Amino acid sequence: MSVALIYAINRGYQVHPDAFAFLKSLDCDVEKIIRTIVEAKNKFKMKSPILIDDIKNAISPAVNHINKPEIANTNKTTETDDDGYKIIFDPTNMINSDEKKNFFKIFESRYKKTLKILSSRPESRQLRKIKNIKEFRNKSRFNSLDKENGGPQIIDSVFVAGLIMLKKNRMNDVELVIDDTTGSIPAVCRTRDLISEASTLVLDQMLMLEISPSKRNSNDFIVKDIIFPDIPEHVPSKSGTESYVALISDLHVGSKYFMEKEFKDFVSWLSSDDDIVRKINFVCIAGDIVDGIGIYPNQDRELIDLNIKSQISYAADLLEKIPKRMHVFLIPGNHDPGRRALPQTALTNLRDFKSLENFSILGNPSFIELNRVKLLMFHGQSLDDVIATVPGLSYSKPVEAMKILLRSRHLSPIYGNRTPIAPESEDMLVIDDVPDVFHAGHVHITQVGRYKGTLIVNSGAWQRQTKFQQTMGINPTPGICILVNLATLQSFKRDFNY
Ligand code: D5M
Ligand code: FE
Ligand code: ZN
Repeated sequence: MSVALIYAINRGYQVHPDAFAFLKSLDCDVEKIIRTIVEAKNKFKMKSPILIDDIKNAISPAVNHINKPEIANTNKTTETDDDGYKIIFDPTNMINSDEKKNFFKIFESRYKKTLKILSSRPESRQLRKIKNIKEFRNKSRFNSLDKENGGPQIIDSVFVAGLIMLKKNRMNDVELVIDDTTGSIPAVCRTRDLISEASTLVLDQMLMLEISPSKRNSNDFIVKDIIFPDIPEHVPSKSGTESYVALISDLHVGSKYFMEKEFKDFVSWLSSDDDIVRKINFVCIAGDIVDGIGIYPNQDRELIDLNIKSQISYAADLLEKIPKRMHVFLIPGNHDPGRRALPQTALTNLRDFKSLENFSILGNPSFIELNRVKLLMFHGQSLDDVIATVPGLSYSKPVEAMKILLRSRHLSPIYGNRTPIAPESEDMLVIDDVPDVFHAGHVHITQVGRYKGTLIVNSGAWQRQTKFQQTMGINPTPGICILVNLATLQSFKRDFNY
């Protein structure tokens, strides 16, 4: 038993206490089971701890999917490989509340993880540490810098990678300060194209800059190019069988403005024998299930239910009516109980949610796979900060803000604005894997778009415009569900307003 445990721990996997107890009760080769699970998790880059379900799957050779759902799929075909889901990443069990935390670690983790993403770029072979560049500040050319690459060589520019610590819009140019773990360096964008590109940068995002010393003053550096980590242009994975996922968010149960009638109509539609409905195998709910209490000043005036427990139990009653053959993925938002800071843990401790057996209650953000289609679920808190800082963005076009997140390969790049980020030792908000579908909510406005092969969906809300949103000039488009055909990644809206 201990050999098996050490094997798992050495490979970075924790064994949940329940799974440990379950393993002890088994009369079989525990080490072999653990090896099988660790190999499978490694293969799918899953970092989650080993759970009872993983063990059950490993001992049943007929099941080759981790966390395969027990859904009665009506349109099963020979393509069995296509039926099911995987939870690729859920932050819940990775959030370590005991550990002594500091922000240095999380930024270091962001730097390292994004550097790995940038390393696929050809320019990254010419990357320099900022510390080394500073030593050559007084030379107008980086001639001695290339000693390591076959002797002195005259080069006009070098590449640095780091976090953007400052962005200063000046009369004729934009100054950036970039920081890697060895130091920071200012560099100026002078051309029109670079100035306009720099205007879309957000603070604390990681990127690569091509810089060269200014001819006028060798102490100054000029930006020649800005290289984002970005997602590559790609052909998304698709399901081999026609199967749909329904994407929704922001119910706000407990609010005076919760559209109960429309939401109930949506749930009854899910129980109908509509041609499309029969093919809906999955439902994703991207946070703000309840309206909560004390989320914003004077919220009590806008609540119909002032008790968080009854908000939750009412939400559970409504959600329970989603047909059992559909598998539901649910993550929290900024109105739900639990900590506000990202990443947020799953709402699994809520008694009323425990009875929802066809649900995977996950943390925010989570990364799942539905019939081979990789889907990133994120409530979308940071969209407020992105919309507030990037010129030209607005609440009416959330997809544009979601593109900025994909381009920065981070779900909440800006530190210290409206979106609180917890100082975990790993930055779990870096977008490690390229999603085929990126699903968020929070903005309360439905919009669908595409970016480099990824389908971007903001799934709106089931709450009418609040007084607060009215003063903010936000015009929600509630009562709409977005359906995505996993075989084609085509999407369409189903409107429950009447
Ligand atoms: O967010 C609902 C909408 O309200 C969404 O469009 C963002 C906007 N919102 C929320 N909080 C703020 C603040 N503090 N300033 C500006 N806009 C905001 P929800 O999370 O459902 O309340
Ligand atoms: Fe919301
Ligand atoms: Zn929200």
